[in-house]
Amino acid sequence: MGFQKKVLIAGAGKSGVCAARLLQKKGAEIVLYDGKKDTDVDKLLGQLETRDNVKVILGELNDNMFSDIDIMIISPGISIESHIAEEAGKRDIPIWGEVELAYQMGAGHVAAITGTNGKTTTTSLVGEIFKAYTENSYTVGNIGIPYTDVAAELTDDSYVALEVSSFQLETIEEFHPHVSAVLNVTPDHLDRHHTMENYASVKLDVCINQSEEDYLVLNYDDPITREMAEDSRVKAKVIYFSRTGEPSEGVYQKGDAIFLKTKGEEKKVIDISELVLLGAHNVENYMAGIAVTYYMGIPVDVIVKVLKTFKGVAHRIEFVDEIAGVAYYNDSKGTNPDAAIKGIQAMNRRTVLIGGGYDKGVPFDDWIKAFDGKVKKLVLLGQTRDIIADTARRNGFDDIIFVESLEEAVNVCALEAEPGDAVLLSPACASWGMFDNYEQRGDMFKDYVRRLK
Ligand code: UMA
Repeated sequence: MGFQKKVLIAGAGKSGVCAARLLQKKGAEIVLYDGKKDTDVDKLLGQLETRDNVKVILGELNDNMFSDIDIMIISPGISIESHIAEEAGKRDIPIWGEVELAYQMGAGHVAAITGTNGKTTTTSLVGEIFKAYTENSYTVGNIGIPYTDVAAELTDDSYVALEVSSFQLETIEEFHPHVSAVLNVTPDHLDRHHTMENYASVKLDVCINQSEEDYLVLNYDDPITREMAEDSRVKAKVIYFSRTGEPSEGVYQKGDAIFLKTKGEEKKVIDISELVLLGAHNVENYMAGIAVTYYMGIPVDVIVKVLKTFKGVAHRIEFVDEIAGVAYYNDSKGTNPDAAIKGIQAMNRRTVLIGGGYDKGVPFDDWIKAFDGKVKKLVLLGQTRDIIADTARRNGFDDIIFVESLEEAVNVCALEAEPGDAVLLSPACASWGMFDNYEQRGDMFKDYVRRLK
């Protein structure tokens, strides 16, 4: 499909650049705008398909610019209430995002996963299952690879595992996944969506173009997603997953195993002990992944094979190795207390915990309270170590060791941990100041652990 239009792309990050490349392949004329004045234009142009028929605008955008624009593609980081979106709206210029653009230019069988937490892990699991089924599969979207980056390669036989954020759902028109999933809805991004009602509502828009032949996977245990089934926008068949209930059709935990029930017939899928990722929230991610892929038509034996080996996403409660009977986990993505609470909750054994880092001025009490008798030593480093130590003592926890570096932390943990214990890096703090980002912190942790061998 050609696209001989003049397109304004707002935002020149990953999403904007990939949209520009896709549109250039289709013959569009591009105006690429970014609010960041000091963007390196030469580097930016170097990322495009061609330097022809493209104009870069940085900083302020003159409103006259809109006069001959046919369509605007907005990056998820730019609000649909921003000046640029309002100006486009005034002139009835359609506003699409990455998801709508890639969907219209792409092809294939699409599974779309949204929700507040767990969407990257679930999308990654769904993507792995697709990959085990066919080489013609893609894992894209909010997960970090723009959907537009692969849209031109997609064929009718492609399988697409798509992570969709609420921002990306604000600009869909015809986007129509065969299976969609809303995993859960808890407060997030309220600066953009203003109320929980708006936020939950935009998440459910993932199903807005689905019909009776499609499926909407919802979490039965989350009151907000459970009630979504009653919404008038829902035409798709609702499939629940649940840890506490037994839906008439869907995926659920019963005892220590996960079951699938379709057309009244119950089938055991897998024992939870066979799964690598720990924690109740991961059982939910597994169940959602099973439901999504089963209703996408993937055979159960293919699903089960991947379930047994899926190791999750790097830096999220990621199993690193077992050394001298001690299991090491990297949860460098635990960059705030809430995320780190999930990390410690996922441990099913006594744990030596590494915490501390950059100070974002957040309280640590809830994190310490979540230790729940599981943490035998807390090894602290970084700017926050004193604040965390004070908070821990105030909450009755005093088994604390101060270290100067991550390497020292790993060595101390190896001495403190006994066979059967876990060592967990889940710092509850950002990495800045000591590391470039959480990925670097996690990679270094894994290196130090491997050196223990
Ligand atoms: N910009 C402006 N004006 C603004 C805001 C931003 O010009 O008002 C410019 C910035 O200068 C920058 C560009 O827009 O150059 C950034 O665009 P972006 O923030 O949309 O980020 P991208 O790099 O394009 O990445 C986006 C998603 N980012 C956001 O939603 C904030 C990535 O999700 C996603 O992986 C990628 O597209 C591909 O789809 C990240 C994210 O944080 C992981 N998502 C949020 C989340 O998971 O909670 C929603």
